[in-house]
Amino acid sequence: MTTTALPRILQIGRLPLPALEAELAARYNVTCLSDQPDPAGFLALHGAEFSGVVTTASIGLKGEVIAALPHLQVISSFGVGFDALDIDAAKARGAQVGYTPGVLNDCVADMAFALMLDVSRGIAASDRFVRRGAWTQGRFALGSRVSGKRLGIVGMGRIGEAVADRASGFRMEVGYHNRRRNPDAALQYFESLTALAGWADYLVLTVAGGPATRHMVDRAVLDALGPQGFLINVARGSVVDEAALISALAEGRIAGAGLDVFEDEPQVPAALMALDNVVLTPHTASATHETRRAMADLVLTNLASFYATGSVSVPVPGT
Ligand code: 8YV
Repeated sequence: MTTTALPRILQIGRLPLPALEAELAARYNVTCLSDQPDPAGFLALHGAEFSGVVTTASIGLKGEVIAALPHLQVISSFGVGFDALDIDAAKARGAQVGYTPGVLNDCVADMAFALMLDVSRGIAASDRFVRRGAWTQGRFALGSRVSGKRLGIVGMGRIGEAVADRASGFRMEVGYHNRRRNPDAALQYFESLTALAGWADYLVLTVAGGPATRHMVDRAVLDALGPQGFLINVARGSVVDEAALISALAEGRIAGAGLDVFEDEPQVPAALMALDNVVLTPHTASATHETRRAMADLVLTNLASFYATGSVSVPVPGT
């Protein structure tokens, strides 16, 4: 009788779903890099043993780690964003890269609306108001109506489309900005982001992170959004010039912001925490039982498919 050794998988850091870690450990010979007392020393000694990597959109995978894995053949990433993953280094190594798009569209779009409603109607702020006993002393400040307003979406991919779908129930007018006009989106297209911001009451960011979109929301865009406008970010912290956002919020040059992502996560600037016209969530737009389970299933499917056929089932485009 012959036994086949299980493929060696390097898990770069702790995964957001403990069940996924257990499922990976049952199918593969897994080592977690962040658990090693000396990760660089571990890689130098054992890097050549691994054919696979599991990581997440947040943890990513650095070129220097890929360089230490000479026999790397497959990367399976938990998440739709791959801005923290060195795709060029993966391609140069000839490794397949799988990811988990599609299954999180609904939850991320739900979160965009949750933030929009919260910051406009002061849900979290009024919860704090009730809990500190302030209701017995006076009334909570008026909010802004969401229904019927103008919604500007930045990045009309799958998540942007899911946000646009939800807008009809709120009778919102929808416009969008994208690198190119999306032929499937029968919505008003703005070639300029500043023009979209000037038109919109809510600017919702659903664009991919990375060098091409870094700080695309800058002081000029925020000033175009204006004192009645709200910024909602469920994309990446890097898309927004956070210092410019803080001054726009503090000086009342925009009305408020709902933020799920930040430039230096999990660090959130104290200046943002001090503002009451801001709602902050800890990068949890996809963090529901249902969606995280579906993402975990795709991580497993991509690996299983690679080890059975030589190809992941859902590759990052261009890999
Ligand atoms: C997750 C994400 O929070 O999919 C992405 O790109 O940013 C989020 O869904 C992330 O994958 C968990 O690390």
